[in-house]
Amino acid sequence: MVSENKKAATPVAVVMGSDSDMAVMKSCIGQLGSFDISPVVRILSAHRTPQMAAEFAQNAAGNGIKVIIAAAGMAAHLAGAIAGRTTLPVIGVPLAAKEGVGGLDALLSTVQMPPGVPVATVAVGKAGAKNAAILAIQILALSDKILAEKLAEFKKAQEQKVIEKDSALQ
Ligand code: RP5
Repeated sequence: MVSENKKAATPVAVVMGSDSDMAVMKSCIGQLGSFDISPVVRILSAHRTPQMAAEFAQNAAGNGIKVIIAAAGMAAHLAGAIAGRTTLPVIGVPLAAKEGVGGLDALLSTVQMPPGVPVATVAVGKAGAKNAAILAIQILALSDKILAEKLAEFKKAQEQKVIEKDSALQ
């Protein structure tokens, strides 16, 4: 992980509404790490630190960030609040908070953006957290040949695992 202030370092930022989100978001950070991407990681809240979240969003592109992954639970406005303040692609990860209603609250808060301000919303929880990383990598791979090759290898390995499981049943 690197500090946001060290420019040029990394093209991905992973932000989350609370440290209680880290248990799930570790799988996102780990997935990025497996592609040699060490993201900027921040805890920023649309509700508890609205000013800091706004400043982060406004400065992200200037700090070299190309994709923002934003995760939150309950009334999950973080991804949308960021998307309203940047032209960078924002991937939203809805989380099932302890005090929430199983993640449906966060899913609807994240996905139901008004026209003109998209948040690319993935599944609730760990699967979504991992997919957010892969989607970010797919976006970056459009203009990064090495990343595109790593992505092709990743998909191939994934395919191979399923083929082996199927073969074991025959
Ligand atoms: C959201 O509220 C956070 O993203 C978290 O998922 C949820 C609960 O936060 P804590 O009370 O655990 O800090 O803003």
